[in-house]
Amino acid sequence: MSKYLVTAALPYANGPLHIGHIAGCYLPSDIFVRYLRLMNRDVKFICGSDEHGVPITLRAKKEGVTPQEVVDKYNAIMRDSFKEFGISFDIYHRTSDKVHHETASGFFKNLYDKGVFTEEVSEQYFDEAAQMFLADRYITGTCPKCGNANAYGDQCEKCGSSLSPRELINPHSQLSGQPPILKQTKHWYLPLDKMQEEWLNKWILSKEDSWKKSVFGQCKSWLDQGLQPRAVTRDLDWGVPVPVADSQGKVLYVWFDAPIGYISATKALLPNDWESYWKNPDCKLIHFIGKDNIVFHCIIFPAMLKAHGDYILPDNVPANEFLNLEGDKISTSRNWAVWLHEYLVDFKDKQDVLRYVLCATAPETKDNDFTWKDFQDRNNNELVAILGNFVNRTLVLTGKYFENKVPARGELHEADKVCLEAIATIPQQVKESIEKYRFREALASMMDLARAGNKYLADTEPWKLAKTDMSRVQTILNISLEITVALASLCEPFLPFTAEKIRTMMNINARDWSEAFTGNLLSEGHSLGQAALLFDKIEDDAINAQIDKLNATKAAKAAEESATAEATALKPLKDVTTYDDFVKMDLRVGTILTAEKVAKADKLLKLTIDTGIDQRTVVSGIAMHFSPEEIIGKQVTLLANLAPRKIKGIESNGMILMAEDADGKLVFVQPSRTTTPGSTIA
Ligand code: B3M
Ligand code: ZN
Repeated sequence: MSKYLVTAALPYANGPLHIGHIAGCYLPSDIFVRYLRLMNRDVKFICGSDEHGVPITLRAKKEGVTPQEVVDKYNAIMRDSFKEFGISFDIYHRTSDKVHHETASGFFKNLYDKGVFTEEVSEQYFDEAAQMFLADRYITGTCPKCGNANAYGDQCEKCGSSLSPRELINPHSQLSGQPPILKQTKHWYLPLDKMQEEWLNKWILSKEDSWKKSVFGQCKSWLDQGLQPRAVTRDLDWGVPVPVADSQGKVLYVWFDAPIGYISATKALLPNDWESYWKNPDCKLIHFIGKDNIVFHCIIFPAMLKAHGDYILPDNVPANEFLNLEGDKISTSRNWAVWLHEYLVDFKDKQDVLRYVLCATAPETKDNDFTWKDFQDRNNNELVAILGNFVNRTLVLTGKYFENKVPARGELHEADKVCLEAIATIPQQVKESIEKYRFREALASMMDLARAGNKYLADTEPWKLAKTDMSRVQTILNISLEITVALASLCEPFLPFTAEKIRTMMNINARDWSEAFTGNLLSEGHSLGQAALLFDKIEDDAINAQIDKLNATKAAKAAEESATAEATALKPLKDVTTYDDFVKMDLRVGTILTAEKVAKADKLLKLTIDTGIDQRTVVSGIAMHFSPEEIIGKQVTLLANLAPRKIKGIESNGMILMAEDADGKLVFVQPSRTTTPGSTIA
């Protein structure tokens, strides 16, 4: 029987987890793995944190700590949240671990020794002050497409264009603030162009029927554009050092080392047996990821594995689309997210509610939207009203009429047979949907069984029959209890905490799914445990508090944006000037002796200025900002050797200097205390 190796994308350890991560890959992979385990299949569920790459070093810089401190912090937060949320990894590893460094380094060396890589020297931006080559994210400048002054070397977040650092106008280093220079550097490339011809085209095409349309489509379009050799090393001081001579200051590109993280994690889990998964043609490798990671898992990592030679390639890569939040893209940097660790505090013991909602609205085929109102509705109208209500009524009635013991089953009516049929067929549908990675559909089928149970109770009304026909009530509750047993098992992949609760209430053990589901699992007289509510209603208060939190984020962001918009409204720096040009200007302190409006010119004031050397006339465009009376006696800075000009028929001899802010407000440039007119300024 085949084995399974299921991986979930290694999240960057540069921030906590949000619902987009969960809906995108961790919940679907967990459902799938729990299903495989229930089916008694041999599966290993692999994950860990991705602790290299520029996002980590940038975060470290922002927080003023070392990259290791950043990854230690977020690795712990993520590991705890996953655990509490019931994501059942067999191992949660980390790429800063020694096992990983050795594995990634050995992998590179293997390919290097085989002559797989090509070497190329190219010119890259270098920060002379920091003595460092600059990764794309370390360079900012003006976007050539939209003019945003804060675009990154790989992307403009304002207009969404993907860029290369050389396209930026006026580039500067995030490290020193200086414009970078171009410097030559050597890197190793994976020749994807060659591999495309040799086998990648054919291999991807063979996946047309088994992979999701969106995943296959993205791969196909990459291939159609023609693959290019891809650099697998970087000039950076954080990562796995390149293990060949003459590679000082170079590390493996994070997207080269991160997927190898799946291998290292398996090694850490099974030091003696990892190869029976990774190097076993009878093992299915399945990568759960978000859609932004498709090219790395469907093209680049398979190319690496194939070049190594003895590894299996992915069987499937069921990538999801994106989850939005209240109509807006989820964003860590904009703090537009529902953070998992916060949810776990705000909604204590309600892991399954979020699991349910994120599965029911999973972005499996298109982007989808999470709203708090929908969260509340699904809890109240589905979990409470359908699943919880059915299980609770069944247990309460059994307690009331039969002292918490399973009653005997009598002659079967049509309605009973319909239920027994549903117990047998619905699990089949759930299994089929899960095998096809259609988890929403699987969850809906599971809920159909609870719906069928509710309808059964509503139609047969055992609480009324209790007055007239107790043997009929016995049969109805016997069958309702069988439905409950089936539900306990069937909800396990999706709602593991609920499954456990129902088992305790029913006083039963977990069962595996490899045997057929039947309605004959309970023996007559079996004692049940205590009934308790599975779910409770979520009130408006709790939901409004969450919405308020998001609104506060939005308001804070808007304020910040208008502040930066103001800051960026300042005029850009002028071209460089020379000292020689500067000293040609005769700048001096003057005192305004008289001021009067100029006829037929709203903006102009005619001033007499005492320059220490003479008293002269200067015409100045400040009438909209100052009245003549308020400026008489003020000291100003005067450009005294400006060639005379005639303005409105008056000869102006010089110019007074003003400071103008982003809003266009003017103030005088003055000495900090009164000084002798004619004092020079240099
Ligand atoms: N850390 C990107 C991400 O979190 C990256 C995934 C690695 S999977 C090998 O989206
Ligand atoms: Zn732009």
